[in-house]
Amino acid sequence: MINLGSMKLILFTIIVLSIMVVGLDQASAEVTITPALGSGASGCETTSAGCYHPNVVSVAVGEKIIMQNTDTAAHTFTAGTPDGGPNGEFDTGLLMAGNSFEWTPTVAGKVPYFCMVHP
Ligand SMILES: [Cu+2]
Repeated sequence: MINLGSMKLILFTIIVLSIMVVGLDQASAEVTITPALGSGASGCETTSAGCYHPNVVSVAVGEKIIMQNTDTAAHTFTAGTPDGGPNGEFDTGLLMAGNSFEWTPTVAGKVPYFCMVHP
């Protein structure tokens, strides 16, 4: 039986590859993550797409990740898990509709994240 906490741990993860990207493509490499529309209400956690799109992102160390709130409700993108709380890796704070936050990982690893308002 998978509880909701571990489900989110699986679904919402940023994977930072150990490959250091240097060269011509480095400057333009970036990925944007958005919350599912309407994810202020429950339901997205039961869909295959999940509550953040895309729900798993792989980037290289040094590549920029843009967390953009395209939903109408305020959300956070907070590294950590609903059960364990924030881990300090990154935290957008309360991101109002239309706002965005940038984070560039400096070390390789897997970073689960969640919304503090709608865990
Ligand atoms: Cu939220």
